[in-house]
Amino acid sequence: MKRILIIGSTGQIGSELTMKLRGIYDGENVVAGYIPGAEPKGVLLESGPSAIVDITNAQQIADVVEKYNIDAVYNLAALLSAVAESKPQLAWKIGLGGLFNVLEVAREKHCAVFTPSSIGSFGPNTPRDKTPQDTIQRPRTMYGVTKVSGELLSDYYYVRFGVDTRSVRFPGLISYVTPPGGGTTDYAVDIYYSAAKKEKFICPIAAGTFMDMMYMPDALRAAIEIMEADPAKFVHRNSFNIASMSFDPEIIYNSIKKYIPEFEMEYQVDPLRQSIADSWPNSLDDSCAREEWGWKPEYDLDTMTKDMLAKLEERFGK
Ligand code: AKB
Repeated sequence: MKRILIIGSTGQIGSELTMKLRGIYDGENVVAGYIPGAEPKGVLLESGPSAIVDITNAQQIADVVEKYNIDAVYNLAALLSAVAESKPQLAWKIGLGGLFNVLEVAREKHCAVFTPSSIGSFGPNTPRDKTPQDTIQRPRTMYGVTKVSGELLSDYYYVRFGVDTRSVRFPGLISYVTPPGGGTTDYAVDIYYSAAKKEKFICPIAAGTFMDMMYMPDALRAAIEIMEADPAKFVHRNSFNIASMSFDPEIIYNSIKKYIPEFEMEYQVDPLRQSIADSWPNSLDDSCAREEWGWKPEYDLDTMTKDMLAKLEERFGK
C-alpha cells in the first residue's frame, strides 16, 4: 500500500484512520474522501489531500483513484444498524451499490479494498457465545443484510477477478474522538460522555444484553494490520471475526463507577435498538484472525475506561 483513498473519511472510523494512515504513509499519500455536508476540518483537512467521493457515483470514485494513483481503498461508507432500519433503501444503495462501485473501480485500476463487516452480519439463529468464524449468517436487519452480501461480493471479486479484498467484522467501536451515529452499540460510547460531563446516563439497552465491543485504537490497528498482512496464510478474507471484550450495560456502568463513584444510570429501553441487539451474538471467537494474520487486541474494559474518562474529562473539565 502506497497511495490510499479513504471513502467516508470524516465518520467515526474514518476521521481517526485517515490520521493514523497519514502518520504511517505520509500525509500526501492518503486522500480523505468525503461527501458534501461532511467536509474534513482542522488537522484532517490540513494534513493531506481531500476529495469529494460519493460512493454511489462510480465515475467520481474512478476519477479520484486515477488522479491520485491510488492502490488501496478503505471503504467506510455505511448507514449504521438503527438508522439503516429507518432508511433501508438508502442503506442498500450505499452499502451494496456503493461497494459494487468500489469493487468495479478496484478491478479496473488494480486496487486493494478494505470494507468493514460487523457483528451485525450475524442473526438470531447464529450461535450466540464465542460465535465461530464460519457459521450461520441470516441477519434480520438491512444493515446485516448489506454486511453479509458485502462479504460475499468481496470474496467473489477476489476469486473471480483477483481483486485483493480484505475485511474484519467490527464489534461496537468506542472512541472519544468522533461520535458514532445511528448504531445499536452507540450506548457504550454515550455512557462515557455522560459520565465525563457528570450527567446521569439514560441507557437504551437492557441489563443483561451482551455485545462485543472494541476500543478504537485496536480497531484501527486491525484495519491496517490486515491490509499489510502476508496473504500466504489467509484461509479467509471476507470477513474475519475480531474481538477484545464483551459486556452488558451493568458491567460497563460498574467499570465507570470505579473511577466516578457518584455516576448514575437509568434504563429507558429503545425497542428498535434492543431488538437488533437481541439478534446479535454475545461474543465472537476470533481465533482465525489470530492464526491467519496475528490479530491480538491490546485494550480490555478497564484500560479502555481509564483512557476514555481521562481523555473526555480533559475535554469537558473534571
Ligand atoms: C452498529 O451498532 O450498528 C455498529 C456495528 C456493531 O456494526 N456499531
